[in-house]
Amino acid sequence: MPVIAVVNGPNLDRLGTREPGIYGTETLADVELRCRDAGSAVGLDTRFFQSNGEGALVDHLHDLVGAVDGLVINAAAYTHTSVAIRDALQVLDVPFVEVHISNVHARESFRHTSYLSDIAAGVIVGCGTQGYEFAIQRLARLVHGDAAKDE
Ligand code: CA2
Repeated sequence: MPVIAVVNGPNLDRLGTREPGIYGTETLADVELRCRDAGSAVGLDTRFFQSNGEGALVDHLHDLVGAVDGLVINAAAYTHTSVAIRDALQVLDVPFVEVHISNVHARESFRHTSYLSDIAAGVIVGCGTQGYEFAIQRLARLVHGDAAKDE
């Protein structure tokens, strides 16, 4: 079965503990469980990683080279700053979908810039934690070679 990774960046380990109006009430463990179910429903095995460190995220993306067929990433604040994560995604060289729980375009202007979007296979913002499920469904199409159905 093809394998995908779901990678989350800084502070997302605190999901469900505060700011429910922006990020919802689910914990990261809840989201991961839902991703696992969404993955098995579309024939994907799912791995998870979260870190608050930019270097740890880069190292993990390197570890995934040759081990995964696709990726869902919410790089959180590093989305708006990190050339290093962008470069690591290019090294990894598998289709990835960028997810943001909140609608970053309706928030501060510094959140409107992404270092990842132009090299992403897709971008999902403002759909809450359901965005991860949408991303997995899209990756399934890409990984199974069925994306042409949507074009
Ligand atoms: O909307 C998203 O998913 C973000 O990637 C979340 C990041 C933010 O920096 C991005 O601009 C948009 C922040 C994650 C913070 O997570 C928290 C979780 C619980 C409580 C407070 C923050």
